[in-house]
Amino acid sequence: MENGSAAAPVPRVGVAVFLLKGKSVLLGRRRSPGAGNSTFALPGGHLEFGESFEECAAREVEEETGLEVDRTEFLTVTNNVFKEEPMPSHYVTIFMRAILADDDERVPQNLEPNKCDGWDWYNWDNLPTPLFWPLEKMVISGFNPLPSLS
Ligand code: 8DG
Ligand code: MG
Ligand code: MG
Repeated sequence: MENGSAAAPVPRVGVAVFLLKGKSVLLGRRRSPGAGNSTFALPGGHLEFGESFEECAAREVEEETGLEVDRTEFLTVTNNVFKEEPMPSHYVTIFMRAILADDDERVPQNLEPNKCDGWDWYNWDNLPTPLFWPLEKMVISGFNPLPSLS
């Protein structure tokens, strides 16, 4: 109803990327007026109209870190209700995995310093704290984004 009041909030789709380099994953400390301020999170963002999960993953990683991804694949999806945050929100978050496109020695750039303190590689067995809560939940449940040895 167009009555001048704010629209009812709706769930949105987030895409987050486990960018892997060996046994390490790229994380950055969030700067956010909304969910997860000051916690370590994956690169990622909002799925745009018409985008595939793979396209969104590649775009967000490029926008946020300057890195180019390859072998992007879907891992899992979780439902995340951020009720207690300063700006309550609800995300269905698609988790993808990818590796660096070419030169493995390329360094991530902090291209959105208003949203992130900086990117670094962390060994999956030695993750920083505090993790962004959706990620923390996955770690606690035993989720592992590394490819299984075959
Ligand atoms: P955009 O304007 O670039 O599209 O958005 P953004 O500013 O980059 O969005 P974001 O907050 O980084 O990501 C969108 C949502 O995805 C986030 O608010 C909640 C959800 N999300 C998770 N886990 C993670 C995660 O580990 N990293 C990121 N970046 N988002 C995540 O549930
Ligand atoms: Mg973004
Ligand atoms: Mg983001």
